[in-house]
Amino acid sequence: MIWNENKECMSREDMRALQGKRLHKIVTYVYHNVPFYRKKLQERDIRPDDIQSIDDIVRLPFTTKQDLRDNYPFGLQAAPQSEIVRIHASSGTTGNPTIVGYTRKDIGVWSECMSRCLTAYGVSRNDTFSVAYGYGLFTGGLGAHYGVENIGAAVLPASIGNTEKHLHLIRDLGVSGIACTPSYALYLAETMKRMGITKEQIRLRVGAFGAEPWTEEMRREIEDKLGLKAYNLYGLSEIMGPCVSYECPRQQGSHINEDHFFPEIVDPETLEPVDAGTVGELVFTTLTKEGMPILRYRTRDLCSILPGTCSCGRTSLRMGHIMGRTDDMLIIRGINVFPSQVESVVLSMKEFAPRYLLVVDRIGNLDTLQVQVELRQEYFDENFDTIATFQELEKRLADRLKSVLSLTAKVNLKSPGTLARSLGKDSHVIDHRKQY
Ligand code: DLL
Repeated sequence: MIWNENKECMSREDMRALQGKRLHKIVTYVYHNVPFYRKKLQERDIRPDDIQSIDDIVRLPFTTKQDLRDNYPFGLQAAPQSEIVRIHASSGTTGNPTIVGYTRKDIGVWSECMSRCLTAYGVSRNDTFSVAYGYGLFTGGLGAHYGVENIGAAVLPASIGNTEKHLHLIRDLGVSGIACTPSYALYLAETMKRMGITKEQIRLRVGAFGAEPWTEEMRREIEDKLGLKAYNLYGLSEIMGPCVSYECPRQQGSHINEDHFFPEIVDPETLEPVDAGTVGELVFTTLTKEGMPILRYRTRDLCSILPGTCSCGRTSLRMGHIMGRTDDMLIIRGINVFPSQVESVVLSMKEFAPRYLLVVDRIGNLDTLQVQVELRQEYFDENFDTIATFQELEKRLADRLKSVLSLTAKVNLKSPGTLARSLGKDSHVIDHRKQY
């Protein structure tokens, strides 16, 4: 099923024309309402009427997270405060949080885009759908919630925490869909096992997972443990929240809601557009947003735009899996390492649970990488008495990591259940070098 055929299946030509028209309008709007953008455009000697087609986007300035922080709290807001009906704030580890205000129309666009995602996952008004992203300043909970209501399904606003009660409800109410982070999905599966609830006793059919990077291996793990089909859901608060892109049943990339969020992929160093299919930094321009429109926002997410069209009938561009973030990338002894590379290796080996932590340090002048990884309960129980088996396993993992990362990592096996669990976004890295 397709929620909005008119937009999701529009011809490429019509879509580009629509994007061009909307870009002109949004540039005019920010020029007159956001001094930050007016100044930037004037510095480049650009008047709104110079921007007539979507190809003109390359003339516009980029916006960064730092710009948002520097203009905290409302410097980039274009709509008057009286038009703002919701404010979200994204947490950052350093500096001011990012504040994003939404008008009533923005909330409508958000629900519309989220409805497209849910419909692509096969969710309908006949479903009971649990939203287990955090409700509150984070966009996950409320963002998904409004979409579920909009398509007429029954929403269970579970939020995070209270996991055992949530699982009882999933079982007793016959909940058929769930939205949460992939790591929370695994935590649910673990808790389910502890409580003695089997996947046959629940009716979960569909999961909408995102807010953090995850791999194909992780998808299989979640599908197997919860007995559902796992779909990708991507978004970021600066642009809207969950709903920016979504997988269809073909699961070959995530369709972008391009009539609202225009994507570009650029080289993070030169900021020049990369060739089609090449991995680079994802950049979005909001084409219709009123509260806080944003031009060429550098997401720091690394991915590519997939070539070709999807056989599902949607014509919108598709982005590949997020491979990491430019600020996620560790440089260890000069070698670029993404946590997702380690995740793929760990999950390709049946001995390990999907729980790992990269600990980076500097000893003397040498960077060190330690990979802590949890053993699966069954494997641990079977081999409990044989230290040699664990040593052999440690070596096997270290060898595989070396061949993938071109870097020697020290492997540290952990007993089941010993690495910290996260209910929201999981962080897989501790970098002690930051203290030096
Ligand atoms: O995480 C919005 C969201 C909520 C998306 C629920 C999907 C589901 P932020 O907190 O602003 O917003 O974080 C945005 O999270 O730039 C990516 O690095 C990462 N991210 C979000 N979705 C995915 C995904 C929400 N499906 C940042 N795959 C983004 C990989 C994701 N990374």
